[in-house]
Amino acid sequence: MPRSYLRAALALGCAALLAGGAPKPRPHAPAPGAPQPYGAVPSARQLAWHGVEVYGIMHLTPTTFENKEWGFGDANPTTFNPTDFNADQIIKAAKAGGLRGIVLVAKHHDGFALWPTKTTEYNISKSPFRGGKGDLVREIEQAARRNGLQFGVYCSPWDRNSAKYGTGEYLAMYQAQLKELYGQYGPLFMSWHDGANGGDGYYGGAREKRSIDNATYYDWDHTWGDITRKMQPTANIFSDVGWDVRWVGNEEGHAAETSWATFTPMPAAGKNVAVPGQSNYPENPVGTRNGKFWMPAECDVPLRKGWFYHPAEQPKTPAALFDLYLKSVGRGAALDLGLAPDTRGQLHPDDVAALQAFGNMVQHTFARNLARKARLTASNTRGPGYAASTVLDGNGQTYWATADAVTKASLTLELPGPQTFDVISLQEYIPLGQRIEAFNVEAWDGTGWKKIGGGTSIGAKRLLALDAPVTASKVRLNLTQSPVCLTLSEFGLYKRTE
Ligand code: FUL
Ligand code: CA
Repeated sequence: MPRSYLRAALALGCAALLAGGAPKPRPHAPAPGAPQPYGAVPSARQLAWHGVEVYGIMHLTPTTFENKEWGFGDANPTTFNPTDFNADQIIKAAKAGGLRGIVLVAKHHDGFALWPTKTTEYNISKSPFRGGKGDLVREIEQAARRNGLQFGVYCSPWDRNSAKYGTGEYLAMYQAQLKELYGQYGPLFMSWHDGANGGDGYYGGAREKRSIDNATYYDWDHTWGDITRKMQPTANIFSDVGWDVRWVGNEEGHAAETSWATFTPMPAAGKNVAVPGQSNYPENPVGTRNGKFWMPAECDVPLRKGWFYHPAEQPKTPAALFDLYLKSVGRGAALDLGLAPDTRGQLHPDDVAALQAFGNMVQHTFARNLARKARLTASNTRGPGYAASTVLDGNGQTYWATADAVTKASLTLELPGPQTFDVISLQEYIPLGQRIEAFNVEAWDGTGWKKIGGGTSIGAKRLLALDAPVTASKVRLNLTQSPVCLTLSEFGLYKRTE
């Protein structure tokens, strides 16, 4: 955010604006005759992020070799010694799991840099990896791109190794690290920032507790507003309070059943400003209806119990992962699955198998839209270009819309014959904002309409998992509440398949 903008925000006493970052550019000018956008709308960068849906976050540092979750920052660099590191093995397993991107933890809280940085001696060149000539960030980046996955980085602001942590010199070092990562590894889809900041650590041998004020110490206004935005305009900034993507408020992988993509970050009690690591999170899982910013949720959850590999832990089952998919992607958010390579530097065969089976479930379930050949009748249509049939064309860019004054509508689908389904999928045309506030779905049981599901938010995608499969040849969608006219880009009926 430019300084002048920051001053204006402060002058207005607008804490949330400060936390939320720059106003989001409108992705496209509305097409002639299109509905007016409603409320906060996604930027082009956020629209691209919505398309990723499922990605991974990978932790492999000296902490893996110590069998810990948070390294203290005192591990000898020689501790980092994967016996058989294989970036392709990890990325191919991720791809089989349906992951479309990978965020690499390039530096975790222990401070060890996985690339040969000029900013600190505590880096991979001092380890035995590739004879001190290795660059793990490069290897993962290239494997990701080779296999068609997007690439992002996580560089922990908290650094338990650096003697400088807590001083201005450390901030300069941290910003220089970001600049190296932003400048050397091609376009990033995410720049990920955790909120764990300050506490005890090694700090160059001081072995003490250091506290910083998150509200000011990292100068996010400059760090993100100038450095990240300028060097990596495609990178979605993730933190517990945004700017582009918000934390969902838990590390269990699910959003609330009603989940809005708009959000107004909430300052912590007694504070004026919502800043990373120092905020109030009750609304993170739900979002804020009519919130100031388009700031959808990311649901991060490790594939195993911990973020780092521990031999005693097991990966989640494919069914559990599919359930999380329904509760994250299916609630307009994204699923960010933690991948923890073992001390070989590869994913354990159990993790590979779990990812493959999960990927198959998603792929097989959504391979065939059982509503695709339905005959459609809409209670209202805006006019040419906004026909109801656009909800079945498999194209997120085309959408059914109602006339400006029409804020309730129904869509009846006559299927070519009885179909059995247990997942219903709905998508709004989000470039025009999140509009729909209530909907339900009914099935014709031969004598009357019977409600089979419903909810209060749709957004980028809403998946309704039915308790039991329903067989019907007529289905009706009722959009029952919205402040403005309606848009729907896709509708689908699916049968869960392994
Ligand atoms: C958190 C960190 O404290 C964890 O160690 C892990 O890296 C997770 C993804 O983010 O904020
Ligand atoms: Ca469509």
